[in-house]
Amino acid sequence: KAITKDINLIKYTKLKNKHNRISNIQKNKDLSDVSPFYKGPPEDASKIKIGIVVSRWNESITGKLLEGAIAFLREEGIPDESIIINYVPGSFELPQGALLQYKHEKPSAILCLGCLIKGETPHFDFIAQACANGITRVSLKTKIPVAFGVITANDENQALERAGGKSGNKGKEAAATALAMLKEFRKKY
Ligand code: RBF
Repeated sequence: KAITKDINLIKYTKLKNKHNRISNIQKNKDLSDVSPFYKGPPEDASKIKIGIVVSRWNESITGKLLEGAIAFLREEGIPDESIIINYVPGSFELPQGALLQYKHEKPSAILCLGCLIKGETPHFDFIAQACANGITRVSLKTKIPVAFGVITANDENQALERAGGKSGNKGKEAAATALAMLKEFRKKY
């Protein structure tokens, strides 16, 4: 199983109910930190395959993005075996990682998760630009939803706030965005 292989990053107990769905307890779901445009998963959520490409730079933060994304996908009815995870060294490699994952796994949508922390050199800006442009290009080339779950922060505290802290979890947001796009456009592209 793709996920359990990488369980060192993810400390989750699997949801117990039959189809990994918690539609019956959705009342308790916290959607306050996802887009207000999120209107629930597509009807065929159990048939959707989600690819996740995670950058290993600042892994303590990207691990939290990954956890947030997976927890949300599980809540929304995506089976564990339909979540494919690939790792890339840094955020600069996210676009190519996404393109290769698309080629080999043919997911319905891809989440790109990374964390760029501003240093003393302009390096940050170059990587951030290349990463954002590259991810856009992958989405246009593949015509599947490719979500930008990349934190760009001035320091580690700011990054932590966006990885499950007081400013939400960008991994969860990326997952919600991908599902929203699939709900709107799946089977139409
Ligand atoms: N990758 C990240 O994902 N986040 C970073 O904050 C980050 N900072 C970097 C700073 C420097 C000075 C360098 C050389 C690379 C950095 N990278 C970072 C890695 C980058 O995304 C990429 O993996 C490498 O540039 C190799 O292509």
